[in-house]
Amino acid sequence: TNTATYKRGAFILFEGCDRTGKSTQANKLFEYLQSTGHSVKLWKFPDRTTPIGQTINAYLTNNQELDDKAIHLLFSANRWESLPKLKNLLLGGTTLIVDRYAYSGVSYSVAKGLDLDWCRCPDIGLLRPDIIIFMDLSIEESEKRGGFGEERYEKKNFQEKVCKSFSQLKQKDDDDSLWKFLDAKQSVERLHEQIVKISLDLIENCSQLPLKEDLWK
Ligand code: NYM
Ligand code: MG
Repeated sequence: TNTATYKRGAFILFEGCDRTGKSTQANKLFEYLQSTGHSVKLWKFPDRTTPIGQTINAYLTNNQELDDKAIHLLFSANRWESLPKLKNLLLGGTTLIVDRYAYSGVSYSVAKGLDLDWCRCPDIGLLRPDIIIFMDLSIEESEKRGGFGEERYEKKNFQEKVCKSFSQLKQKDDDDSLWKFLDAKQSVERLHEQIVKISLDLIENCSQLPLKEDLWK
């Protein structure tokens, strides 16, 4: 076969609580990879541009109320609806930098009191990321960063619960090696350097591997 020439893109995921620097680092990595000639795309969840995403946006901006389980399923549906597009990009050799995914989905809902195993169900079988870059920051530090915003969930005591759910989820994850915890208290530049190194290694190492459509299976 011809597998030696086949190169897929890497699925690089950023996760963490609010105000931990995920979007900053995802953007910087995107700019770096693009400027060095890589085929790369930045993707953010929730994707607020679709009809499902618009409902999620109305919920997050407190313009609409929804049952906790209903909104959980909408966040998951928002990932499923983008799956064909993301899959094609990866198979076509484009590296994806994704800002939040099913791990946020589970952690925010578990923080509300929903059952962790129930929360994982709707995302089972989605694409599995090749790495989870977890931006690890205490709530005290994230609060110092100009405070939380106006959206639902952006409150100190809720964020504390989200942090706890993230670590619960990691402990229960069958693929513990995917998680790369970074000390998000470091400077933007130091973090960026580490993330670039990790990402370049990953892009090289996973280019010959098949896509993994087996999240939490
Ligand atoms: N969020 C995000 C969830 O509750 N479930 C999910 O599945 C995802 C992807 O949306 N506070 C929450 C976490 C955030 C909020 O995301 C909006 P961002 O990255 O802050 O714009
Ligand atoms: Mg936010």
